[in-house]
Amino acid sequence: MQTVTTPNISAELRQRLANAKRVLVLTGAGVSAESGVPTFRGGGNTATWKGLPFEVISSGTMLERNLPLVWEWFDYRRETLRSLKPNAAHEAIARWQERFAELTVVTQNIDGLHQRAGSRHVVELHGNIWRARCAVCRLSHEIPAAGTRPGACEECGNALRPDVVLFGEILPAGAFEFGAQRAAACEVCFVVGTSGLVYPAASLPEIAKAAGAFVCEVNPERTALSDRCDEVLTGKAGDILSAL
Ligand code: BV8
Ligand code: ZN
Repeated sequence: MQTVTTPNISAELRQRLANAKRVLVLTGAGVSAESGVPTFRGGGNTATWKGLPFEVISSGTMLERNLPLVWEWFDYRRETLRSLKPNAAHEAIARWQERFAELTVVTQNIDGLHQRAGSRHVVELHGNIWRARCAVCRLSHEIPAAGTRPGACEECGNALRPDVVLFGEILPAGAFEFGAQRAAACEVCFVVGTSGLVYPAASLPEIAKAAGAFVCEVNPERTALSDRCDEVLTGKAGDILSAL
C-alpha cells in the first residue's frame, strides 16, 4: 500500500491560494514523470540517445548537420509517448482553470499531456512533438497519433522538421513574452517538475518573484530555483497538486 504523505502546505500558501485570482504554473519534464515520460536529468545524469547527450541531439546545429538523425530521435520519443496518458498532476492543473479567474499554464514539455488532461490555452515554450513544420515556408503540419508523419511540406514540397525549439534556437514568437507578462502579473507562481536549468524558461519564476508573486516549487529534489522560492513542497507533483 503506497503511503501518500500529505505535503505540509503552509497556512500562508493556503491563504494566498484562497485569495488568488491570477495564478501561473511553469512545468517541466517532472510533471510528466508519473505518466512514464523519461525526464532529462534526475539522479544526477543527463539523458543520452545513441551516446549523444540530449542537448546535442536536440540542437539546431544537429538539425543542420543531420536532419534524419534528429527525426529518428523525435520519432523514438513519439513512439514512447503514444501509449502514455496524463497523470494526476496534469489533471489537477486542468481543474485549476475553473478554480482561478486567470490560470496560465506555461510548459517546457513537448508531449501535449496538459492539453490531453483538459488544459486549454497551454503556452508551449518549446513547441510540440505532434507537429512538424516546413523548414522553408514554416507551415505547421499535424503528426497523426497513429500512422506515419508527413514526408514533405504540403504547400511548397520542401523538407519538414520537428516543430520543437531546439537548443540554440529562439522560442516561438510571443510565447515567452506572453508568459513573462503573465508571470509579472500573477499572485502565485508554481514551479512544477523542472530543474530550472534551461533559459529563458527558467527566468519566468524570477520575473514573478521580482513582481511580488508568491513562488512555490513542487519537486522531489532541490533545484537551481529552490533558493529563490518562497515555499518548496518536496514530493511528487501528482501527490502534492492533488492535495492543494
Ligand atoms: C534560446 C525541446 C536564443 C526539445 C528543449 C542563458 C544562460 C545559459 C544558457 C542560455 C541562456 N540563454 C540561452 C541559453 C542557451 C540554452 C540553455 O538554456 N542552455 C542550458 C542547458 C544552459 N537555451 C536555448 O538554447 C534556448 N534558446 O535561448 O535562443 C539564444 C540562442 C543561443 C544563445 C543565446 C540565446 C532554447 C531552449 C529550449 C531547448 N529545447 N526542449 C526536446 O525536448 O528535445 S529544452 C528541454 O530541456 C525541455 O523542454 C526543458 O526545458 C529542458 C529539460 O528541463 P526539465 O523539463 O526541467 O527536465 P529535467 O529532466 O532537467 O528535470 C526534471 C525535474 O523534475 C527534476 O528536477 C526532477 O527532480 C523533477 N521530477 C522528477 N519526477 C518528478 C519531478 N517533479 C515533480 N514530480 C515528479 N514526479
Ligand atoms: Zn513549405
